[in-house]
Amino acid sequence: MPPASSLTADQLSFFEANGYLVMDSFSSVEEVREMRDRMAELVAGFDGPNSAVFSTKDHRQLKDDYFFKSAENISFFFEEKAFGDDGCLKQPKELSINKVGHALHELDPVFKKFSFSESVASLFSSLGYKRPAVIQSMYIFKQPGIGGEVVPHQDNTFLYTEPRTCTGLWLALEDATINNGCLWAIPGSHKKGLVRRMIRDENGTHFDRPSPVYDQKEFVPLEVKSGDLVVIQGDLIHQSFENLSPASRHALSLHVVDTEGCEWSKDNWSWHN
Ligand SMILES: O=C(O)CCC(=O)C(=O)O
Repeated sequence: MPPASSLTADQLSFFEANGYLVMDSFSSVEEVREMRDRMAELVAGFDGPNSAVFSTKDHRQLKDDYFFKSAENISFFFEEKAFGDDGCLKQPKELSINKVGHALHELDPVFKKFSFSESVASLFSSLGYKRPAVIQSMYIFKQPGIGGEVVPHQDNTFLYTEPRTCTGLWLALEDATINNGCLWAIPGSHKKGLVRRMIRDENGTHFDRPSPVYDQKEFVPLEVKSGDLVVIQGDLIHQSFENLSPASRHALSLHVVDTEGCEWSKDNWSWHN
């Protein structure tokens, strides 16, 4: 019998045609609870609002450094609307953080267990990956009332390999709906190639081209239940809107590339061998 998370022929053909796939109940209630509890502990232990990075407004270099170093540690990033004009948080820190990343999968035992689980491994084996590696992990909060939008993008823009191999796994840790900022995607958009790349250089990061303007009518909402997994092909155009609702929308996002037969670009924002 194939392992629980290997894909059926129907799932594979849906993924190939649409560039995404929703897998119901990928994680158990207990697994979701464990990750949410662990993140609550990490946030409780974080004293960021008092640190130099967050109290220094528009200090580009400090912010870039914090971002680049986050590839190898567990860093905390605030929602843009978390701070008032006085520079102080408008709500408690646990309702102010946009995301935590980007090495949860390496450094935290609870997130590592999920990232290196049999179900994730067999999913990638079904997708034909030879030597899949999780390249980054993010816990995304989409906070009530202030959860920021994520503009339309392709994951290969940020995590480029030659040939392109990035696949996103987006695990809902709460129900995600149109009201609290679920993912939206343009079905089939992954077939139209990569639109642009984000390049890191000595001045920071920049895009090599402007973003196209997308027709919002082409996007479909991916409303999912807690524990469901959305698999995202690296060239799929996807986005999420602001969360103006009173309900948060926690999710864990992993990005995976194949390390066999593919080369990690030195222009990417994070450096991996
Ligand atoms: O969680 C979101 O709103 C967006 C996440 C996303 O686009 C990603 O993980 O690639």
